[in-house]
Amino acid sequence: MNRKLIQPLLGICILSMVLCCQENKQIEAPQAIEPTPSPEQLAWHEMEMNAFIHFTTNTFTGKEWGYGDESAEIFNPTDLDVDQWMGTLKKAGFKGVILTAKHHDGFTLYPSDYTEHDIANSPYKNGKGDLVKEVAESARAHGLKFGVYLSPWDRNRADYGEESYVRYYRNQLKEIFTNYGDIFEMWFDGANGGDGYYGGAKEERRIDKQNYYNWPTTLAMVEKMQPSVLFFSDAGPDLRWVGNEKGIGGKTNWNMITADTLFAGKAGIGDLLQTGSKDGTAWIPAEVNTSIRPGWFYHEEEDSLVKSPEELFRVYLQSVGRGSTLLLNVPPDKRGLFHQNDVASLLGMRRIIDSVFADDLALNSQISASSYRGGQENFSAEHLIDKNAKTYWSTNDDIIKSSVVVEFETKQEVNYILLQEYIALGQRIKEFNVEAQVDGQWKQVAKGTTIGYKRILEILSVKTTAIKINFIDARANPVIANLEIY
Ligand code: FUL
Repeated sequence: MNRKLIQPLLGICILSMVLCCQENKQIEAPQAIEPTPSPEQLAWHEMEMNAFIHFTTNTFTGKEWGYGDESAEIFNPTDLDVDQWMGTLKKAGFKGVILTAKHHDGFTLYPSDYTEHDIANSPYKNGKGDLVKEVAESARAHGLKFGVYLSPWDRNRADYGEESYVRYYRNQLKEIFTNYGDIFEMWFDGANGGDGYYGGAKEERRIDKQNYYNWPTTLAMVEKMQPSVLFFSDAGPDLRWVGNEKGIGGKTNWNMITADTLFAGKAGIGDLLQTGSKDGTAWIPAEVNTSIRPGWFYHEEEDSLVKSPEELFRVYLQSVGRGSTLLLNVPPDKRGLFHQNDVASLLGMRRIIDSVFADDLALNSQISASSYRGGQENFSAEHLIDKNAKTYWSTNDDIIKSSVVVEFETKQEVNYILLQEYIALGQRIKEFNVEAQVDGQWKQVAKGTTIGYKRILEILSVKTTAIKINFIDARANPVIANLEIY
C-alpha cells in the first residue's frame, strides 16, 4: 500500500480508538468538596430527632436554675418509670435521648464518688438509685442512643472558679464515660458563671469562658475513653448550637463554620450559628434545641402550655425541615413520669408527620433531568426516587445550573417538597427554586437557598401536572440523593 494512503488510514484508526475509549470510559463519582462530615456526624444527621430530658431538684422546687443549696432530700419521684419515657419517645419517632446528669445546681442523677450532692443522698430508692444507669439501659432497650448533659457551671461547689473544680468536673466526666456504655453526644452548656451558693459563699462568680475549663485537654481526655462521641457546644467542635432556644433552624443553614475564634458562651455569635458559613473550614452542623414547655424543667403551672401537636409539627419543619437535627426537651414531672399532656402532644405530632408524609407523589412518576453525569445510568434522575440514600443524581463537574422534572399522570395537589443532598460529598447548593406546571405554564411556587441533609419546602396547595426543581447556584455541581413530593 502506498504511504499516501496508509497515513490517513492510520489517522482514522487512531481517532476511532480514542473515541471508542472515551465512550467506554466510566466517568468517576464527583469529588468531595471539603469539609465533609465524619461517619459519626453522618449518623447523627440521620437521627433527625432526639429528646432532651431535664430532671433534677428543680423539678421539685419549681425553679429553672437551682441555686445550689437545695437539699438532696427533696429529690423524691414516687412513681418514676423510665420505660414510660423511652416508650413514648420511641413511639413518637425519636432516635436518641440526652439526660441532664447534672444541671447548674450541681445535683447529680448518679451516685458520684466526688460529691455528696447526689442521688445517693436522696430518698429515691433509699439512696440506691442511679438514674443515669436506668435511662441509659432503658434507652438502649428501646433502640434509642444515649447521650449526656453535664453542666460545666456548678452553683453548689465551693471551689467553682478554681483549678480544683476543673479536676472535679473531669472526674465526673470520667465516671460518666466509663460506667454507662456508649454515649453518642456530650452536651456542654454555654451558660457559665453567675451568682450561686458555692458551698455557702453565696456570691457572684465569673470565669474566663474561653480558658477556664481548658476545653482542648478536657475533650481529649473524653475522646480517649470514647472516640466516637460527638461534642456539642455553642461552637462545636462536632455540633454547634443554632443560636436560639425557640426551635428555629436557619432557612439558610450551612453545616460549616470556621470555629477557630469561637468558644462556648462567646457573645454575639447567634447569627453566625444560625446560618453557618458557606466558606466555613469545619463541618459543625447546627442542632436545634427547644422545649415542649415554656421551661426546661417540669412546672405544674405549665401543664396547659405544652406545645400542641401542630406547634410541634411546625418545630419539626423549622428544624429537621431546614437540615438540622431537633433536640426536643420533654421534662418528667414530680412523679417521675412524662405528663399526659406532653405524651398526647408527642404522639399527636407523630400522627401529623406520618399523615403529611404518607404518600410520596414522586414515586411512580416520570422523572427526568436536564442532564446527568457522563450520561451514565448510575447518576441518572431515577436515583432521586429510588429510596436509596447512598445513590444520587449528579451532573458533570462543570454543570451547576440544572433542573429535574417530575411529571404526574394526572393533576395532583402538592403541599411539600423534600430534598436531600448527598452530604458525604460536602454541602453544595446555594440557591434553587421550585416551579409547578399549572394550565400548561411553569409557575414558581417556592424558592430556597441551602438544602444540606434535608430541606422541606411548604407550598400552598398547588394543583399541578408537573414539578420542576431548578438548581441555580452551588459551590460545585449538584449531588442530590433524594426528592419527595407530598
Ligand atoms: C441553657 C441552660 O441554662 C438551661 O437551663 C437549659 O439547660 C438549656 C438547654 O441550656 O443554657
